[in-house]
Amino acid sequence: MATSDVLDTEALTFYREHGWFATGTVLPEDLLDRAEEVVRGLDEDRRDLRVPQGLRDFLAWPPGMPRPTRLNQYIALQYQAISDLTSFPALARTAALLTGSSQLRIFNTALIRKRPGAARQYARVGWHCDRAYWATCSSPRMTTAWVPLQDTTVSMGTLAVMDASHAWPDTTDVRALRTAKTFITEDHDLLWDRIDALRSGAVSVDVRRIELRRGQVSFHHPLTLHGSGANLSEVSRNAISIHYQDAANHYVPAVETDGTPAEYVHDGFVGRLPNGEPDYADPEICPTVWPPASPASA
Ligand SMILES: O=C(O)CCC(=O)C(=O)O
Repeated sequence: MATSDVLDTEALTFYREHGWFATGTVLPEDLLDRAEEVVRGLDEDRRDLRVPQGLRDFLAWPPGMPRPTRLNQYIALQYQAISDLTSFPALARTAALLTGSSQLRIFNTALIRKRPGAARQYARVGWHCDRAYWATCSSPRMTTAWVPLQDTTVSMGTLAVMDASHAWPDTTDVRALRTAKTFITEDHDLLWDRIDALRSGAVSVDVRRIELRRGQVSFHHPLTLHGSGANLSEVSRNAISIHYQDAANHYVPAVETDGTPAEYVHDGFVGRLPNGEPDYADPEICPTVWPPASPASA
């Protein structure tokens, strides 16, 4: 077997078992440099791509926002450098491998910027599963790539995953955690207590904080609980999350746990299918990234 096949098999086995996977260095410096330049200029509110009409209001991002953690969604639709990064074939190739998909589209891309500051509210990202936000998605085979723009250590609040939590049994308590939208939460202690209590049901609660060098990327399964701590360093911790959907993914009507209709952020501005439902294959909002447009770049 060729070395690349062995590496692929190891990656897939690890992802299936643990619900996450960290790559070696896969991103070139220049792509990261250009992305960092965008982030440095973000407060100037200047975008170099033509932002789709429906996104405009949603994207308003007033400078001076006091929160230490800032989430800027659909970032790849606004800046060419970020689009180049999020459509980089080596990332999509790995996502395709891990999800067993022959075709992948972007579902969303988000910049998560954590300024230094431990004490303030919103300094941390709460434990959550991405699937909680994807109730209207038909596919269980989506995945997220987490792309830090700089070396990212534990003290900077790197991504933490709950090892193998994607494979936890589907009990009432586990399902409640999996469906809770707790990326932003007021009470991290309470959330932790709910997770910790699962130990009495023989669930293994095993936190892994994934330190990554610049150019490395981690992937996590939609049912893997993850979150991140405060940034205790002196520099900003900037990372881009790329949420991938496989070709079969489509809108399905769903309800939230409180009985209200579920809705994804872009349901209001993606194109419509003939039956009037949101089109998750809208090429403008959800472009295809695998296979790459130019096979030579794969
Ligand atoms: O950047 C973070 O701390 C959180 C990222 C996250 O929740 C995700 O990539 O799904």
